[in-house]
Amino acid sequence: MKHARKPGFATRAIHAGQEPDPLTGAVSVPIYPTSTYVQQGIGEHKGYEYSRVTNPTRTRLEENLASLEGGVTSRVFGSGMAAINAIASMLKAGDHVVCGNDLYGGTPRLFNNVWVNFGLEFSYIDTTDPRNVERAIRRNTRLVYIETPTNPLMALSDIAAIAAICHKKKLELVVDNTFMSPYFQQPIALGADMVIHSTTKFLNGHSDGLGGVVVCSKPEQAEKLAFLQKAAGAILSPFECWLILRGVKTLAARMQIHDRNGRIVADFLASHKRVKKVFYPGLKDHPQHELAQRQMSGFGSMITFETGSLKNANKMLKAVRICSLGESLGGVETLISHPATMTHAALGEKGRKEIGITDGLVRISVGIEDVDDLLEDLDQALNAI
Ligand code: P1T
Repeated sequence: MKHARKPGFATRAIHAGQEPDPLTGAVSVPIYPTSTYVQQGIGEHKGYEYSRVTNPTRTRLEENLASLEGGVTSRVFGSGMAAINAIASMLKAGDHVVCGNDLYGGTPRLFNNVWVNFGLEFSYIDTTDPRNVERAIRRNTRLVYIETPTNPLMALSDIAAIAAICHKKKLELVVDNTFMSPYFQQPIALGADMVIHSTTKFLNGHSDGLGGVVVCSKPEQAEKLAFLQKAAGAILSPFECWLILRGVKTLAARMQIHDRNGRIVADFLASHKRVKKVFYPGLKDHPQHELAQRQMSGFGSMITFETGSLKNANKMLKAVRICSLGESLGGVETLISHPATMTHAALGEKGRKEIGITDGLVRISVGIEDVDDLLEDLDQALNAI
């Protein structure tokens, strides 16, 4: 982009890495469905040798996402879990990771059932108080890994305060920014060392493809991750890369509507007689509402609420008509889910109880439909309880 000053977020979402195709002028980044590239002679090529290593569509997406998160570059993977797996692969046996205790259920499943077998150690703590992070750091700690807001309890951690602790102890901070997207929260600007996303969610935004990204603040991280892409191969296909490039073009516009609808739905739920409690950082009674205002530029559209019991949750979830019952989030359509039996089933009953995920908890990813239709649907579904 030829600009004297750094272009704004919405402009970068549409243009960063998405320059018109040099061959044809096509405004949409071409999909390069190729496994290999013809070379002119031994070691003579146009920068591309084999698509596990690099692919032009993927390069464009990696540039785009790095620009949105304020990183130096990024590396994309076949799913959010593959991106998190790549982070763990950067460590070695004997290393210790301090993790938030409320994470997407797949993350502790990966750490506890795969990586502990290779000698990595993990502690799970309440990172809403940064002092707990300081206390949990050991001699062999290499990384602090948090989600903020958390999935599904919507708890916030202070990124800048935790980053300061990490840097004092020469550790890296990794933030899963999936729930906010870079539109509402940019952890690298707050001091985080790497940011991960399940691009499956708000970045893609249309519930039509999986993907994951690690955004790096230092070239050495990107080099290590590029090596992992080449060595382990969990890369994202050119078509999937293109879907995200296409989705990201409307990220700013979508997030504004998600946020507007999210606030309205949260207020509605908070005043509904069948709802016992609402977890949403935009509500004044959220324990980290003040931090949310400081650290994020919006509250987003992820809301969790308590219906009282498994039976109540099931009655409600069976009754929805516009909201779709299913795992995942961040799509244009409103998705509603039951953490205890879906995203957090792998934690087991004891694990869920420890952090407060009850059987009556319902999570909603508010979409960009007409909000009155959503309120009407939620009202009739809640009244089925
Ligand atoms: O599904 P995948 O693209 O592999 O991403 C994993 C992942 C990582 N981080 C967060 C915060 C997530 O929420 C997820 C996936 N989450 C769901 C499928 C869900 O319904 O919560």
